[in-house]
Amino acid sequence: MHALLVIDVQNDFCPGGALAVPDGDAILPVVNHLIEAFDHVILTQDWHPPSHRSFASAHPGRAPFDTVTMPYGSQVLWPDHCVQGTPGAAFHPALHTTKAELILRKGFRPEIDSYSAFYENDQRTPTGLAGYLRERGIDTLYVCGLAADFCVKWSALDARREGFTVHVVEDATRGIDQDGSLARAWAAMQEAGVHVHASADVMAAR
Ligand code: VGL
Ligand code: ZN
Repeated sequence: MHALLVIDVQNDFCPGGALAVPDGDAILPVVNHLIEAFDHVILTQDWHPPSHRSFASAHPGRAPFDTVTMPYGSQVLWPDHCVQGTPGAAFHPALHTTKAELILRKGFRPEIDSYSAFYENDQRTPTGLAGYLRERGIDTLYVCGLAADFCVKWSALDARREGFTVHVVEDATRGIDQDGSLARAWAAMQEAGVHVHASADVMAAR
């Protein structure tokens, strides 16, 4: 059984937001079209408490996009974004959320970031999504959303690690592209056996 996994289509990742992905809102018509075409839709929401450790503002002397070492490894520091309950954390108003069967929130532990929908950035703390999908008999994921080189990438890689068949819809995602991170993300996904398609091909096959 197939499901569409829509990663973090939230105001803060769209133009005008705190951590805007260039052209991030351009994916909305494509994502909405995909949502219509899938029987099962899961949305994720980046959902940080104020002063989250992934925020540069929680590290005196550091600036957004610096990299620091956290107990669980290397971590990029971000502008404050997707703070729980704020307008920036809300889904983009154009996103068709009604059909979602699950809205999974992540990044809510104050001390640890969670790019992936499956594991937090320690690569060990599960969100529960793998179990949810298995219990429901879902074995194949189509992944889209924001950002291609962070939360989409890590969700796709972890889904592979958990044994799912994974497709990423190329024109339904956009990247932050920090120091070449976008090219590295596509290479890492390819390497892990993630299939990459244009939405037109995905739609034609459904
Ligand atoms: C994301 C950076 C920080 C993402 C979330 O959704 O890709 N990126 N938090
Ligand atoms: Zn975040």
